Amino acid sequence: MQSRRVNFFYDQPVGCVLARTTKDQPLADCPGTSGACEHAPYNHLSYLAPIASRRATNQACSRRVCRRLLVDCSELSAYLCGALLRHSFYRRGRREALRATIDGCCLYSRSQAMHHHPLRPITANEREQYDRAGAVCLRGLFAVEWIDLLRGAVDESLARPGPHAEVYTRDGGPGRFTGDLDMWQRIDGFRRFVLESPAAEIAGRVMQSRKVNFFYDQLLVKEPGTRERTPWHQDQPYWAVDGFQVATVWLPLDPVPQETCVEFVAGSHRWGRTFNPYHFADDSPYTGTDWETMPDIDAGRDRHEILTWSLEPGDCLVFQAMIVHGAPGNADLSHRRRALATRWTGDDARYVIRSGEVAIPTSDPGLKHGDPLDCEMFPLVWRSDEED
Ligand SMILES: O=C(O)CCC(=O)C(=O)O
Repeated sequence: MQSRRVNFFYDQPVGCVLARTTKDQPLADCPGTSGACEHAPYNHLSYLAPIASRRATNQACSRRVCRRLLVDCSELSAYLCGALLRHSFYRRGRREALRATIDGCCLYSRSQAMHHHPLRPITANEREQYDRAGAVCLRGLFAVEWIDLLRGAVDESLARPGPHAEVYTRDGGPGRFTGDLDMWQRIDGFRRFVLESPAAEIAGRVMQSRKVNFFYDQLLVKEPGTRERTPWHQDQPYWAVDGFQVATVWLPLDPVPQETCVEFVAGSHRWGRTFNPYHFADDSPYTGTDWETMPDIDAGRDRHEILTWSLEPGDCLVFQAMIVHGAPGNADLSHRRRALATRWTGDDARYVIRSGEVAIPTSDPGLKHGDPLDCEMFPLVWRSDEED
């Protein structure tokens, strides 16, 4: 245009989408589609765009059925459908999630936007598994937008590591195991994830807490070929916090086969034992504490039930802070294993001033021994809206 300035005017989706409703959703439920769709066998909805009128699009997409579309065509069409719905959702300020299923395999629809709630409810079975075993794998709770945002944030954090970043790989070893802390305090993508993503709600619902405070975030990256294990440990002894409602949401940003996934000793969160932490970098024990030494879990593997899973981006693990866990290296030579661990506390959590070394928090939050964790450093992020 050869203009010296450019103003945004408006955008409009253009596309042709073939989609179908779920079988249990009668089209009659979707009056917004009248005129833009027609009935077909198996309750298929041939929803033919181009959508010439933006008003018609918005009406159609605001309907319950349209938000629950299962896309029944090519990825391209799904993308277009996503663009279409995203357009509508943004315009209406809605954050509802929509998940596209294509030819039986799940894709994360481009239409999720940055959803605040998990993509599906946490089930009673999942809560029960967490309570009994101390760890649970939750499938398909985050849309790809959150994963993409975090991948970008990880790049930023690896390019500019924070003051607590560490490299755990021994000199000259293959691969690279790095960790960083408190990225939310300096990198926007992490901050957004902490304050706006479904992670807090997931933690709250799994812990069955009425409120959730954010405690801190930790990045754990194992590049291809990394040999270093994450040693067996419990989390809570590293932290200045007490309580049963303390949990991690561990979110992989790459597909994680079972061979590289975190492993858990089922039920160990209820052993009533506290094991002394040690530094990951050189295995030296924390000083000034009076806790017992971690037993050799690998030597006694056959005496324990070890839990582990293979995960896809969008899945997460939630585990209680006293569960004994560790992780293998990343022997895979072509895939990274990037994971974000966010730590969350619930109703019964209290700040404690411990004797001896403590890793977290990394600076003084201004709380007294026994205080609830409500403060600027540990913001209250989620509250249950259920009645007592
Ligand atoms: O990601 C890993 O290797 C270990 C994770 C872990 O130990 C933790 O998040 O507490």
